[in-house]
Amino acid sequence: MTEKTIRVFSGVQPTGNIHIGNYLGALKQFVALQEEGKCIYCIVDLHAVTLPKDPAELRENILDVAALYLAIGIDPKDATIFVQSDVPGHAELSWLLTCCSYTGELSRMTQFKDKSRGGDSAPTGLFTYPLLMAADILLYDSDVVPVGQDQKQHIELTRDLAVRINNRFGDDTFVVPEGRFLKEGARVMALDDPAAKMSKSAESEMSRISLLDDESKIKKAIMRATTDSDGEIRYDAENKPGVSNLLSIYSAFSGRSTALLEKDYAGQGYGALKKDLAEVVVLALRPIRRQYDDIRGSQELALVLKDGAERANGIAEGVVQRVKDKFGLGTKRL
Ligand code: AQP
Repeated sequence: MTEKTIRVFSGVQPTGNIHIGNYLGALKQFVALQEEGKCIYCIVDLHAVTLPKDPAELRENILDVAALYLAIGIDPKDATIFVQSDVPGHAELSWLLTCCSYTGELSRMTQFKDKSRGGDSAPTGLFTYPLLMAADILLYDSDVVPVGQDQKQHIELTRDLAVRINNRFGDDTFVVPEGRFLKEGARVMALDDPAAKMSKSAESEMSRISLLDDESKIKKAIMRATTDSDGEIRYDAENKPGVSNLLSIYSAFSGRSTALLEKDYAGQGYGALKKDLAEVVVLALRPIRRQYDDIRGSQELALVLKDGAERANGIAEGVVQRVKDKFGLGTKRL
């Protein structure tokens, strides 16, 4: 076996309703990248409290994500799986990055602009969220970060910060990471509104397919998905966003290109496409759901997270000390 030299890092917020957008944009890559690199997968609970959360629900959501990580095929013997707040280095490094960032660059983050809706009373955590994300990545000397398209700007900021700090203190301060985005699935749109991205927090259950949805809900959401009135099955994201979204989801789950799917369905109606897509999604999610049901209540989960936190802390403490030394902080070197 060839030695894995790249380090892969990514995370998911434990905010419930993990959906096929999260899966196709990020989680599917998490599994595949185990072949390529040493993987560190985090449940980013500190990000989840950017907006108020019910504590009991948050705890359950953390375990849900951990169980999903295992259910989709992440191997805890190989990959490190842990909860962000179990590793103090994330918050510590985040502060150092805060001190090297500018309010202007944070104000330009589209996710902040969308979520704050331009108001003065947006939570400060929403504003500084990208710095915590940058800390998550830089804390593990990560080379590759598999994420959905919506995180592209945050990855760019992370790279800018790493380069800026390296210019000041030397290239051995941070590894400059790269985002990894899939061709199909990097931006899955809401089923009921293909102008918006599929999201955990959208009010309508019909906007998304959650990985743990039952089969009748999956079918219902797909059969009701917004399309258009011209009746032609053709990929054209600009003019036919609803049909293109369905083709893109179909392609990501089946491995058939959207061009081949167009040929397969030439002359057929949207009903046929939706019916087959529902079947493809149900079949793809069924084993994940079964695995999840076996794992979620097991003792194994807590052990995986404990072991993961120890392994993650082992790396993070070294990196934080290295960066603190560069800044001239603390007394360890006296
Ligand atoms: N619609 C999407 N298509 C493709 N990838 C997506 N991701 C999120 N939505 C889509 C990717 O999933 C990973 C984990 O996301 P997160 O837990 O950090 O949360 P998020 O991006 O804030 O996800 P949501 O679902 O959109 O939540 P809310 O509604 O709270 O804003 C990331 O890699 C992300 O790119």
